[in-house]
Amino acid sequence: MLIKRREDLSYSEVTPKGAYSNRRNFLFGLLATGGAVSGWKYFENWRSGPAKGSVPRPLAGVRKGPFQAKDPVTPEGDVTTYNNFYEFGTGKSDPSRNARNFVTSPWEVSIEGEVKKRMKLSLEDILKIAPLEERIYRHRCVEAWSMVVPWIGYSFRNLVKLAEPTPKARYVAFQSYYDVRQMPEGPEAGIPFPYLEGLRMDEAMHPLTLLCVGMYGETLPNQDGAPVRMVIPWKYGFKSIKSLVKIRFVRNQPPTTWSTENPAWYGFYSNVNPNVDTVRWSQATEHRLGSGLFARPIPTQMFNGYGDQVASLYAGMDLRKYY
Ligand SMILES: Nc1nc2c(c(=O)[nH]1)N[C@H]1C(S)=C(S)[C@@H](COP(=O)(O)O)O[C@H]1N2
Ligand SMILES: [Mo]
Repeated sequence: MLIKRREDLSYSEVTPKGAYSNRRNFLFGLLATGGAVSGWKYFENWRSGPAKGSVPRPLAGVRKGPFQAKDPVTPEGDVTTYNNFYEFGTGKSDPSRNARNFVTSPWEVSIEGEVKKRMKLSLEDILKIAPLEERIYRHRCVEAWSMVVPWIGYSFRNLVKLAEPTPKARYVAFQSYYDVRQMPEGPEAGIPFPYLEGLRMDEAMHPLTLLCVGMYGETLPNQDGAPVRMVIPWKYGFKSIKSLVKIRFVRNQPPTTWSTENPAWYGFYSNVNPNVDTVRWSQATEHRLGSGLFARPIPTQMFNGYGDQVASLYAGMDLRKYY
Protein backbone atom coordinates (compact mmCIF):
# COMPACT_ATOMS: atom_id res chain seq x y z
CA MET A 1 0.00 0.00 0.00
CA LEU A 2 1.13 3.48 -0.79
CA ILE A 3 1.88 5.55 2.28
CA LYS A 4 1.38 9.30 1.96
CA ARG A 5 4.69 11.11 2.09
CA ARG A 6 4.51 14.85 2.49
CA GLU A 7 7.99 15.82 3.53
CA ASP A 8 7.62 19.06 1.56
CA LEU A 9 4.90 20.30 3.89
CA SER A 10 5.60 21.52 7.36
CA TYR A 11 3.61 20.58 10.42
CA SER A 12 1.62 23.80 10.78
CA GLU A 13 1.51 25.13 7.22
CA VAL A 14 -1.15 22.79 6.03
CA THR A 15 -4.91 23.14 6.06
CA PRO A 16 -6.22 20.52 8.43
CA LYS A 17 -7.52 17.64 6.32
CA GLY A 18 -10.94 17.44 7.94
CA ALA A 19 -11.54 21.18 8.23
CA TYR A 20 -13.15 21.17 4.85
CA SER A 21 -15.43 18.47 3.66
CA ASN A 22 -17.32 19.18 0.51
CA ARG A 23 -18.71 17.17 -2.33
CA ARG A 24 -15.65 17.64 -4.51
CA ASN A 25 -13.41 16.39 -1.74
CA PHE A 26 -15.70 13.47 -1.24
CA LEU A 27 -15.60 12.40 -4.89
CA PHE A 28 -11.86 12.92 -5.10
CA GLY A 29 -11.40 11.00 -1.89
CA LEU A 30 -13.27 8.02 -3.24
CA LEU A 31 -10.75 7.78 -6.06
CA ALA A 32 -7.80 7.88 -3.69
CA THR A 33 -6.48 5.15 -1.42
CA GLY A 34 -8.14 6.80 1.54
CA GLY A 35 -11.57 6.51 -0.07
CA ALA A 36 -13.16 4.68 2.80
CA VAL A 37 -11.93 7.29 5.28
CA SER A 38 -13.18 10.24 3.24
CA GLY A 39 -16.47 8.52 2.61
CA TRP A 40 -16.90 7.87 6.31
CA LYS A 41 -16.08 11.49 7.21
CA TYR A 42 -18.44 12.77 4.54
CA PHE A 43 -21.20 10.58 5.89
CA GLU A 44 -20.53 11.66 9.48
CA ASN A 45 -20.46 15.34 8.56
CA TRP A 46 -23.73 14.93 6.71
CA ARG A 47 -25.24 13.05 9.64
CA SER A 48 -24.16 15.18 12.59
CA GLY A 49 -22.56 18.32 11.21
CA PRO A 50 -18.87 19.09 10.81
CA ALA A 51 -16.55 17.84 13.52
CA LYS A 52 -15.65 20.41 16.17
CA GLY A 53 -12.60 18.56 17.45
CA SER A 54 -8.97 18.31 16.42
CA VAL A 55 -8.27 16.70 13.06
CA PRO A 56 -5.20 14.88 11.69
CA ARG A 57 -2.53 16.96 9.99
CA PRO A 58 0.34 15.76 7.81
CA LEU A 59 3.57 15.10 9.72
CA ALA A 60 6.72 16.37 8.01
CA GLY A 61 10.22 14.93 8.14
CA VAL A 62 9.20 11.36 8.94
CA ARG A 63 11.88 8.84 8.04
CA LYS A 64 11.52 5.11 7.51
CA GLY A 65 12.33 3.49 10.83
CA PRO A 66 13.44 0.03 11.90
CA PHE A 67 10.84 -2.72 12.45
CA GLN A 68 8.96 -2.93 9.16
CA ALA A 69 6.53 -5.84 9.40
CA LYS A 70 6.24 -7.63 6.04
CA ASP A 71 2.49 -8.20 6.43
CA PRO A 72 0.22 -6.14 4.14
CA VAL A 73 -0.73 -2.83 5.78
CA THR A 74 -4.37 -2.70 6.91
CA PRO A 75 -6.45 -0.06 5.06
CA GLU A 76 -6.62 3.15 7.09
CA GLY A 77 -10.42 3.17 7.04
CA ASP A 78 -10.55 -0.21 8.79
CA VAL A 79 -8.06 0.83 11.46
CA THR A 80 -9.82 4.10 12.28
CA THR A 81 -13.39 2.82 12.37
CA TYR A 82 -12.95 -0.41 14.37
CA ASN A 83 -11.16 -0.11 17.70
CA ASN A 84 -11.51 0.36 21.44
CA PHE A 85 -11.37 3.70 23.25
CA TYR A 86 -13.85 3.16 26.06
CA GLU A 87 -13.84 6.82 27.09
CA PHE A 88 -15.80 7.35 23.86
CA GLY A 89 -18.08 4.30 24.12
CA THR A 90 -17.70 0.53 24.12
CA GLY A 91 -18.88 -0.25 20.56
CA LYS A 92 -16.16 -0.81 17.98
CA SER A 93 -17.31 2.12 15.82
CA ASP A 94 -18.16 4.39 18.79
CA PRO A 95 -14.69 5.99 19.06
CA SER A 96 -14.66 7.01 15.38
CA ARG A 97 -18.03 8.74 15.82
CA ASN A 98 -17.84 10.04 19.37
CA ALA A 99 -14.27 11.35 19.35
CA ARG A 100 -14.99 13.76 16.51
CA ASN A 101 -15.37 16.68 18.87
CA PHE A 102 -12.33 15.82 21.02
CA VAL A 103 -10.05 18.86 21.28
CA THR A 104 -6.41 17.85 21.89
CA SER A 105 -4.67 21.20 21.57
CA PRO A 106 -3.07 22.56 23.71
CA TRP A 107 -1.81 19.31 25.25
CA GLU A 108 0.45 18.64 28.19
CA VAL A 109 2.16 15.46 29.34
CA SER A 110 3.64 15.49 32.79
CA ILE A 111 6.72 13.41 33.65
CA GLU A 112 6.77 12.57 37.34
CA GLY A 113 8.07 10.34 40.09
CA GLU A 114 11.52 8.80 40.40
CA VAL A 115 13.31 11.00 37.85
CA LYS A 116 15.95 13.70 38.08
CA LYS A 117 14.08 15.86 35.60
CA ARG A 118 10.39 16.19 36.31
CA MET A 119 8.80 18.16 33.53
CA LYS A 120 5.70 19.13 31.63
CA LEU A 121 5.92 18.64 27.90
CA SER A 122 3.70 20.13 25.22
CA LEU A 123 3.05 18.13 22.07
CA GLU A 124 5.47 20.43 20.27
CA ASP A 125 8.17 19.55 22.86
CA ILE A 126 7.45 15.85 22.37
CA LEU A 127 7.78 16.13 18.60
CA LYS A 128 11.31 17.50 19.06
CA ILE A 129 12.76 14.85 21.40
CA ALA A 130 13.87 12.47 18.63
CA PRO A 131 13.49 12.13 14.85
CA LEU A 132 10.11 10.78 13.80
CA GLU A 133 10.09 7.32 12.26
CA GLU A 134 7.47 5.34 10.42
CA ARG A 135 7.34 1.76 11.68
CA ILE A 136 5.00 -0.95 10.49
CA TYR A 137 3.83 -3.05 13.45
CA ARG A 138 1.43 -5.91 13.85
CA HIS A 139 -1.15 -4.96 16.49
CA ARG A 140 -3.21 -7.64 18.24
CA CYS A 141 -6.27 -7.03 20.43
CA VAL A 142 -7.10 -9.57 23.15
CA GLU A 143 -10.51 -9.83 21.43
CA ALA A 144 -8.73 -11.77 18.66
CA TRP A 145 -8.70 -9.16 15.89
CA SER A 146 -5.51 -7.71 14.56
CA MET A 147 -4.18 -5.19 12.12
CA VAL A 148 -0.94 -3.91 10.60
CA VAL A 149 -0.34 -0.21 11.08
CA PRO A 150 2.25 2.30 9.85
CA TRP A 151 2.70 4.19 13.12
CA ILE A 152 4.81 7.35 13.46
CA GLY A 153 6.88 8.13 16.53
CA TYR A 154 10.15 7.13 18.14
CA SER A 155 11.36 4.70 20.78
CA PHE A 156 9.96 5.66 24.18
CA ARG A 157 13.48 5.20 25.59
CA ASN A 158 14.40 8.61 24.14
CA LEU A 159 11.97 10.25 26.54
CA VAL A 160 13.16 8.06 29.43
CA LYS A 161 16.76 9.17 28.86
CA LEU A 162 15.68 12.79 28.82
CA ALA A 163 13.91 12.40 32.18
CA GLU A 164 16.86 10.59 33.80
CA PRO A 165 15.13 8.06 36.07
CA THR A 166 16.73 7.42 39.44
CA PRO A 167 17.86 3.87 40.38
CA LYS A 168 14.60 3.54 42.32
CA ALA A 169 12.52 3.62 39.14
CA ARG A 170 11.61 0.00 38.33
CA TYR A 171 8.31 0.55 36.50
CA VAL A 172 6.63 3.22 34.39
CA ALA A 173 2.97 4.08 35.05
CA PHE A 174 0.93 5.68 32.28
CA GLN A 175 -2.30 7.65 32.57
CA SER A 176 -4.76 8.73 29.86
CA TYR A 177 -6.59 12.00 29.63
CA TYR A 178 -10.07 11.95 31.10
CA ASP A 179 -12.64 14.72 31.12
CA VAL A 180 -16.29 13.76 31.09
CA ARG A 181 -17.19 17.02 29.32
CA GLN A 182 -15.12 15.85 26.36
CA MET A 183 -15.95 12.18 26.88
CA PRO A 184 -19.65 12.06 27.76
CA GLU A 185 -19.86 8.31 26.98
CA GLY A 186 -17.19 7.54 29.61
CA PRO A 187 -19.48 7.01 32.61
CA GLU A 188 -21.38 4.27 30.74
CA ALA A 189 -18.28 2.25 29.84
CA GLY A 190 -18.32 0.23 33.06
CA ILE A 191 -14.63 0.69 33.83
CA PRO A 192 -13.05 3.43 35.93
CA PHE A 193 -11.19 6.33 34.29
CA PRO A 194 -8.62 7.69 33.84
CA TYR A 195 -7.35 4.63 32.00
CA LEU A 196 -4.11 3.34 33.54
CA GLU A 197 -1.32 1.19 32.16
CA GLY A 198 2.21 0.24 33.09
CA LEU A 199 5.43 -1.37 31.92
CA ARG A 200 8.45 -2.77 33.67
CA MET A 201 11.45 -0.50 33.10
CA ASP A 202 13.24 -2.92 30.75
CA GLU A 203 10.04 -3.22 28.67
CA ALA A 204 9.73 0.56 28.55
CA MET A 205 13.38 0.81 27.45
CA HIS A 206 13.01 -1.76 24.67
CA PRO A 207 13.53 -0.14 21.24
CA LEU A 208 10.21 -1.59 19.98
CA THR A 209 8.25 0.35 22.62
CA LEU A 210 6.95 3.31 20.66
CA LEU A 211 5.92 6.75 21.80
CA CYS A 212 3.45 7.34 18.99
CA VAL A 213 2.28 10.67 17.54
CA GLY A 214 0.87 9.60 14.19
CA MET A 215 -0.18 7.00 11.66
CA TYR A 216 -0.58 6.78 7.87
CA GLY A 217 1.55 9.90 7.35
CA GLU A 218 -0.46 12.15 9.65
CA THR A 219 -0.93 13.03 13.31
CA LEU A 220 -3.15 10.58 15.19
CA PRO A 221 -6.90 10.65 14.61
CA ASN A 222 -8.75 11.27 17.89
CA GLN A 223 -10.15 7.73 18.04
CA ASP A 224 -6.63 6.30 17.83
CA GLY A 225 -5.33 8.20 20.84
CA ALA A 226 -4.50 11.74 19.72
CA PRO A 227 -2.23 13.49 20.19
CA VAL A 228 0.24 11.04 21.81
CA ARG A 229 -0.05 7.39 22.86
CA MET A 230 2.00 4.26 23.47
CA VAL A 231 2.30 1.28 21.11
CA ILE A 232 3.79 -1.94 22.48
CA PRO A 233 3.50 -4.42 19.59
CA TRP A 234 4.30 -7.70 21.41
CA LYS A 235 1.52 -7.11 23.97
CA TYR A 236 -2.26 -7.17 23.64
CA GLY A 237 -3.75 -3.92 22.37
CA PHE A 238 -5.03 -2.74 25.74
CA LYS A 239 -1.45 -2.14 26.93
CA SER A 240 -1.14 0.51 24.18
CA ILE A 241 -2.65 3.36 26.17
CA LYS A 242 -4.10 6.35 24.31
CA SER A 243 -4.15 10.11 24.75
CA LEU A 244 -1.37 10.15 27.35
CA VAL A 245 -1.21 12.91 29.96
CA LYS A 246 0.94 11.41 32.70
CA ILE A 247 4.08 9.28 32.77
CA ARG A 248 5.20 8.37 36.26
CA PHE A 249 8.36 6.47 37.14
CA VAL A 250 7.71 4.28 40.19
CA ARG A 251 9.27 1.66 42.46
CA ASN A 252 6.46 -0.89 42.49
CA GLN A 253 4.32 -2.49 39.83
CA PRO A 254 1.56 0.06 39.21
CA PRO A 255 -2.17 -0.77 39.01
CA THR A 256 -3.49 -1.05 35.46
CA THR A 257 -7.11 -0.64 34.39
CA TRP A 258 -7.87 -4.09 32.97
CA SER A 259 -5.83 -6.17 35.39
CA THR A 260 -7.53 -4.37 38.28
CA GLU A 261 -10.95 -4.79 36.67
CA ASN A 262 -10.56 -8.50 36.05
CA PRO A 263 -7.27 -10.01 37.26
CA ALA A 264 -8.22 -13.51 36.09
CA TRP A 265 -8.59 -12.39 32.48
CA TYR A 266 -5.95 -9.71 32.15
CA GLY A 267 -2.48 -9.78 33.64
CA PHE A 268 0.03 -6.99 34.08
CA TYR A 269 2.30 -8.39 31.35
CA SER A 270 -0.30 -9.35 28.74
CA ASN A 271 2.24 -10.52 26.22
CA VAL A 272 0.57 -11.98 23.14
CA ASN A 273 0.59 -15.74 23.79
CA PRO A 274 -1.34 -18.16 21.58
CA ASN A 275 -0.86 -20.93 24.18
CA VAL A 276 -2.69 -19.17 27.01
CA ASP A 277 -6.37 -18.49 26.37
CA THR A 278 -8.16 -15.76 28.24
CA VAL A 279 -11.54 -16.67 29.69
CA ARG A 280 -13.51 -15.08 26.90
CA TRP A 281 -11.32 -15.57 23.86
CA SER A 282 -9.06 -18.25 22.43
CA GLN A 283 -5.76 -16.59 21.66
CA ALA A 284 -4.63 -19.23 19.15
CA THR A 285 -5.85 -17.39 16.06
CA GLU A 286 -6.82 -13.87 15.00
CA HIS A 287 -8.91 -12.12 12.37
CA ARG A 288 -7.02 -9.51 10.33
CA LEU A 289 -9.10 -6.37 9.92
CA GLY A 290 -9.71 -5.58 6.27
CA SER A 291 -9.26 -9.18 5.14
CA GLY A 292 -12.99 -9.64 4.66
CA LEU A 293 -15.68 -11.12 6.83
CA PHE A 294 -15.19 -14.61 5.42
CA ALA A 295 -11.39 -14.71 5.56
CA ARG A 296 -9.94 -17.55 7.60
CA PRO A 297 -8.48 -16.62 10.96
CA ILE A 298 -4.68 -16.69 10.91
CA PRO A 299 -2.49 -18.29 13.60
CA THR A 300 -1.37 -15.91 16.33
CA GLN A 301 2.36 -15.86 16.94
CA MET A 302 4.10 -15.94 20.32
CA PHE A 303 4.87 -12.34 21.35
CA ASN A 304 2.91 -11.35 18.22
CA GLY A 305 5.91 -12.42 16.15
CA TYR A 306 8.41 -10.23 18.06
CA GLY A 307 9.90 -13.10 20.09
CA ASP A 308 13.38 -12.74 18.58
CA GLN A 309 13.51 -9.20 19.96
CA VAL A 310 11.68 -9.53 23.30
CA ALA A 311 11.70 -13.15 24.55
CA SER A 312 14.90 -12.51 26.53
CA LEU A 313 13.06 -9.94 28.68
CA TYR A 314 11.06 -12.83 30.15
CA ALA A 315 13.77 -15.49 30.43
CA GLY A 316 13.10 -17.72 33.42
CA MET A 317 9.57 -16.37 33.98
CA ASP A 318 6.61 -18.76 33.89
CA LEU A 319 4.47 -17.10 31.21
CA ARG A 320 1.35 -18.95 32.39
CA LYS A 321 1.75 -17.35 35.77
CA TYR A 322 2.90 -13.95 34.51
CA TYR A 323 0.27 -13.57 31.77
N1 LIG B 1 -7.22 5.35 27.05
C1 LIG B 1 -7.50 4.18 26.44
N2 LIG B 1 -6.54 3.53 25.77
C2 LIG B 1 -6.81 2.37 25.13
C3 LIG B 1 -8.11 1.78 25.22
C4 LIG B 1 -9.11 2.50 25.95
O1 LIG B 1 -10.27 2.07 26.06
N3 LIG B 1 -8.77 3.70 26.53
N4 LIG B 1 -8.36 0.57 24.60
C5 LIG B 1 -7.19 -0.31 24.33
C6 LIG B 1 -7.50 -1.47 23.53
S1 LIG B 1 -8.36 -2.72 24.26
C7 LIG B 1 -7.05 -1.60 22.24
S2 LIG B 1 -7.25 -3.07 21.37
C8 LIG B 1 -6.44 -0.46 21.51
C9 LIG B 1 -7.30 -0.22 20.27
O2 LIG B 1 -7.09 0.99 19.62
P1 LIG B 1 -6.03 1.16 18.45
O3 LIG B 1 -6.48 0.28 17.34
O4 LIG B 1 -6.08 2.59 18.05
O5 LIG B 1 -4.72 0.76 19.00
O6 LIG B 1 -6.34 0.71 22.34
C10 LIG B 1 -6.03 0.48 23.71
N5 LIG B 1 -5.83 1.73 24.43
MO1 LIG C 1 -8.08 -4.62 22.89
